[in-house]
Amino acid sequence: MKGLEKLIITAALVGAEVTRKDTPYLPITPKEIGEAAMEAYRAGASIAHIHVRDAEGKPTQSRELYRAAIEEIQKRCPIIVQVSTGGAVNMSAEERLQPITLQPEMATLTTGTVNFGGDVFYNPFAEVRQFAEKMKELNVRPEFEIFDTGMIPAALRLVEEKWVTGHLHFDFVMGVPGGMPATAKHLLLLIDQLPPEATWTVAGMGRHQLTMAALAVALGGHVRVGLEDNIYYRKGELATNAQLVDRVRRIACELEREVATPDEARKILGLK
Ligand code: KMH
Ligand code: ZN
Repeated sequence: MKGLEKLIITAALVGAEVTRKDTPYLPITPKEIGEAAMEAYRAGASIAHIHVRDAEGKPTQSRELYRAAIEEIQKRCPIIVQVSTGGAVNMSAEERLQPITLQPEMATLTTGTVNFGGDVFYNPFAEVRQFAEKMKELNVRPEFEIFDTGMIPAALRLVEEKWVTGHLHFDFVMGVPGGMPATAKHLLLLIDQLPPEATWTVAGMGRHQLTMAALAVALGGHVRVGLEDNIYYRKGELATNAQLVDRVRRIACELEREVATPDEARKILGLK
């Protein structure tokens, strides 16, 4: 496996859909998110992808809650903070964009609309362009969230239009009901569509998280795991965020692929 760049593990700690009823391990308060980020960092994660929740545990894009969560993370560890601009389905663009104004190192940017279970995750291109424009203005590095194949050309259109410049990083979100399936064949097709210098990571949903992670490690991509996408370690056994990260670190170790520290990840991703 020598020759592949170091592996960036992203921990998607919270998300917008999973509840405490689903798993007691879900971090909800800013302090819990800070602690979960530190544990994920210790297990090998170099990026924390975060959402925040209100006092009742409901998803929100509150700037103040993001600010508090980021503070709790940064006082504990040097992990890269990537905020969500996806938020939850049915949130307005204004609401979703709030955390960007805190100028985190990274933010997600979904480049198209997709069915999302029984809901629709609505991202018309004019709005996507507006998100990219705002990220450029505030110097926040986007990670393109690719739920379906057509979202790659949409992302490349933003590059052509110069709303996104510098290093390009994609997250293939695979196995969302309504989005593209989590299969090896689909993954190869996606990789094939990227410019050669771009980097990519894979977030497999539910039981696909483990298999897609193993494929990404072997193929030279990067990996996203965490409770946002999957709450189980194995069938019937709930996981913590750190356990999911640690398992990917061990797989990488067995395949002789080194795991990147946050600073090494910053270099790979062209962050300052
Ligand atoms: N919660 C999903 C509707 C992102 O973080 O950018 C969108 C999402 C993507 O989670
Ligand atoms: Zn998310």
